[in-house]
Amino acid sequence: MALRAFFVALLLCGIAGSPLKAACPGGASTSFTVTGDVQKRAVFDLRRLQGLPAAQANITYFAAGSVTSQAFTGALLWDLLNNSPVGGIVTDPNVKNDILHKIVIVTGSDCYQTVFGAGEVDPFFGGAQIMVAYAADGQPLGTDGFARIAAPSDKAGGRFVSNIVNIDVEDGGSRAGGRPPWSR
Ligand SMILES: Nc1nc2c(c(=O)[nH]1)N[C@H]1C(S)=C(S)[C@@H](COP(=O)(O)O)O[C@H]1N2
Ligand SMILES: [Mo]
Repeated sequence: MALRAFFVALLLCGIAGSPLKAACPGGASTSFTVTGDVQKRAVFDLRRLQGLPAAQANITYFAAGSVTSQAFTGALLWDLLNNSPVGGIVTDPNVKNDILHKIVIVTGSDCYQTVFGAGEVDPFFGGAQIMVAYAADGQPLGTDGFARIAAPSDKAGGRFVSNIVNIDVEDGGSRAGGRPPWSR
């Protein structure tokens, strides 16, 4: 009987305390890490973010069915990845336009995620002014955390990841690791 209660408790713990849930508590972020295929991993807080060249954009977008207009201030995602301390995305010079293989995965404290293509934000290619914003209408972002994505040409707010806790650069190319997908 006691053994049975133990296994029931174990099962309940397994469901309630799943690792994913524990890793995604949500709430306002105060710093994020930059990881993956970058010259140097880094931790950003508000002060560090404000140290990058400032960008501004007035953005009108749909959020949960209603239109919102906000003046965002922040750093361009491209600038953040290419200035000190991160110092650039690591690419293989032997792979033609390897930058176009890279994806930038932005994760919020609730594990909400959006992926951007490096080619989309690279000024040589898409040049999208995707921003890591730290203010809206001149005010800190409050419950959206210290930093949030703002995507000027997006129609809806889905990619505006709030409460950023990580920005990760990975090789999203089908030849990641030198193996095309059809050979895996
Ligand atoms: N971390 C996180 N960011 C998020 C979301 C989320 O669930 N978690 N929802 C997205 C969606 S679907 C929209 S429409 C906007 C809503 O932004 P708002 O709450 O400022 O209107 O935030 C986006 N950013
Ligand atoms: Mo949304």
